[in-house]
Amino acid sequence: MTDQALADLTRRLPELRLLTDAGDLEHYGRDWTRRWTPAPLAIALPASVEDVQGIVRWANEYKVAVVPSGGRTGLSGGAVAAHGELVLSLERMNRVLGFDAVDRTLTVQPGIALEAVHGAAREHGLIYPVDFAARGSCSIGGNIATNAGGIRVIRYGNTREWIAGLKVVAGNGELLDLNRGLIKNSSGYDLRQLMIGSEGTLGIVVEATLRLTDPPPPSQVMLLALPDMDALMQVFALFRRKLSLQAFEFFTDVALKHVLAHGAQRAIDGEHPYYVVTEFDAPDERAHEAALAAFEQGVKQGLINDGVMAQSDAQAAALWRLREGITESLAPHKPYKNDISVRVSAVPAFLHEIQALLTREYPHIEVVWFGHIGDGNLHINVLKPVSLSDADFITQCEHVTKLLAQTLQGHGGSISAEHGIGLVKRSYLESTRSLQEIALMRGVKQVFDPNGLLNPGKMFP
Ligand code: 2HG
Ligand code: ZN
Repeated sequence: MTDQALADLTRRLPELRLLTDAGDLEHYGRDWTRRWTPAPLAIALPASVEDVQGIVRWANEYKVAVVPSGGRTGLSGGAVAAHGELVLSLERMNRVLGFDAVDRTLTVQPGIALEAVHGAAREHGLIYPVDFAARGSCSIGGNIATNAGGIRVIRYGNTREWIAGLKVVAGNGELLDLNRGLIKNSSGYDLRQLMIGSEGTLGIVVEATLRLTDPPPPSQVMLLALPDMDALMQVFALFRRKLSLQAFEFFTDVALKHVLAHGAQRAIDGEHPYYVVTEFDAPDERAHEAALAAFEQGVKQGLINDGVMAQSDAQAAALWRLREGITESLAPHKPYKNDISVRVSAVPAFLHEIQALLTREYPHIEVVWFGHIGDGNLHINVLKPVSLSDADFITQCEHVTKLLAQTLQGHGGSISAEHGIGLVKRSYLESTRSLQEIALMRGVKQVFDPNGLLNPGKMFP
């Protein structure tokens, strides 16, 4: 039956590329989470919107589940195909379709890499401001599917803010043209926003119109070493008051150890428990002096131990590498990832509770903290000890994540700040969303995807 179904698919869509080799099934069947064994039915690589529609219609006839697939850099298992699904990879649909100087929008296909979007915007003297470390490998379609955040959210917000229009193939194969680039559109439900962050469960993005903006003024990058956790939010408040921040990211000495072992260059001597990489507008001498004054005030108040200001672009990149290299440096340790958020005002109390919880639950396990602290978003990576089997490690981490989810609930936080729910966090959705909300979400899913074929098993408990 499956051979016959696939033969019918290629007969219907002669332009479609279909892969069934074991190596391809493995490559396209997983994302950056390495927990599941990939086992897709086949990989479909369409080159047109019509072919995406054709695949979805075919899937409805043959009742085959479809996993939409971008750069597969996700950390929540949202693009994993482990149960005979058809992977619908959008990598061939990776072109810029147009730029509009008046609207200041860039229209792209979903498979284009974030970095290529940055480049295309720069060619027109503008920027697409959403940015994070996976920029070279992730795709804009995946960014939209997870409402990706990253390192400039503090200034520019999440992906959601930058999507002026979306073309989406819904679960029945129909093409929806949502918002059409309008800035103002008060004509009922905003289905475009519903699609953003829906993790491929409601529709497949086949075209996106992105808003662009002016480049920021020249900036400066600073690395700070802090004496304790309490200093973190105090330095954030101080710097936010005195400077125009573009980014404010933190990591711990444990994260630093890994990133240095992975080839990054030490920038501050001595041992310090917490570090911050911050970038701020520095168009003139006055801004520069304001930064030094903020730094000195922090030192005087005992909030900052030490710091360096980048003196060149190369030095700025080296400082950023200390933060952006963390994920890659942890990968060999099979980290269990948590990506959580609370309101910024709740961060100090929350940090204390979490620290007590993690120290109690993981006395002999290395836990690495870093993230977008200015957005209330923390990445907690738990590293697998060699002595523990994969299965025992996951069991232990899931137990602790349950406790973490309870703590989060107490602070009104979220179990997924920017990575999505996918497979990894679906059993914790109820800590973040009420049962009523989840019932409504299921209702929405039913409307857009009546046969439940788009990324089934993802997001919902
Ligand atoms: C980052 O902020 C990414 O670097 C990845 O969101 C976080 O690896 C992680 O846990
Ligand atoms: Zn992040």
